[in-house]
Amino acid sequence: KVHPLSFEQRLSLIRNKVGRRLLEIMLKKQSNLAVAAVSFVIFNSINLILYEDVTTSEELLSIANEVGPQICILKTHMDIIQDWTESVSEKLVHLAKLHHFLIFEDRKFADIGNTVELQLTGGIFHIAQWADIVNAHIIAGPGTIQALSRSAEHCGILLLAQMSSKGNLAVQEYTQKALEFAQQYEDAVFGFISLGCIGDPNFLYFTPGVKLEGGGDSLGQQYTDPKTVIAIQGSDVAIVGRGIIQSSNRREAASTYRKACWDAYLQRLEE
Ligand code: S5P
Repeated sequence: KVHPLSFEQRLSLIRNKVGRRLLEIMLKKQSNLAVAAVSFVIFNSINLILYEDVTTSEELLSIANEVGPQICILKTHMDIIQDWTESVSEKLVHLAKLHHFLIFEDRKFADIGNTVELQLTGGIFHIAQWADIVNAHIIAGPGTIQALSRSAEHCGILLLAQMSSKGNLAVQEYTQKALEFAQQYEDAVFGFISLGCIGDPNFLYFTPGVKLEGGGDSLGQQYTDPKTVIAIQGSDVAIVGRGIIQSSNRREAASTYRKACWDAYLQRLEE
């Protein structure tokens, strides 16, 4: 199912303008690396938190600054930040402009359209004001996508077609359904969270669960290395969280991952 087209060739196939802007950034920075600003929590034997990371806005912003030059996307989880204010999103947008990356809020919208519209625009987060990219599950039907595209016209949408975690239900017919939904809303949807290419070069494929060493975590995450994900499975952008976040030198780790991911893309073109 892996197609032979280059990112330059895909530029004319992507209907959504955020998708095209992303491709331009990727080509300019030679980066198909997205960093996930994820938290990890370590509990002790009586379930008290011993250690946690990336749950303050200061930490989130410093990660954005450290890895910014290497990435095409910073993927956020705004609802794990304990001291979120509007100024955090303003500072994030500033860093995104400075380092030329897009902001992807990984909210995974999954409700009926009316609720999703409120979650996207309201609350204390006002996601639609600062996110370039948002994502959605297809479980509730196309109303979710309609709500997102209607109330955030400048946001590009990714659908979850497959997941990286053990035992997840996004397989076979479900994955095909995600592809059909995307084809129906091609002006708004420009890609998928998936394990690789699921067949249509008019969309971009974003794969989480990426780590150079492979392996997994204690809660079902399953890691694949960048080369397998991009060169063999045909994904376009690798999403790396703890592989970079937990490194003692995030700048260096981001640079190593950027190169590994871009080399894997070049290798795919040669085959
Ligand atoms: O199937 C999925 C979809 C997503 S968006 N599996 C995932 O792991 N993710 C997200 O990717 C997850 O929420 C986290 O932000 C990131 C993976 O982080 P890591 O630390 O495991 O690399």
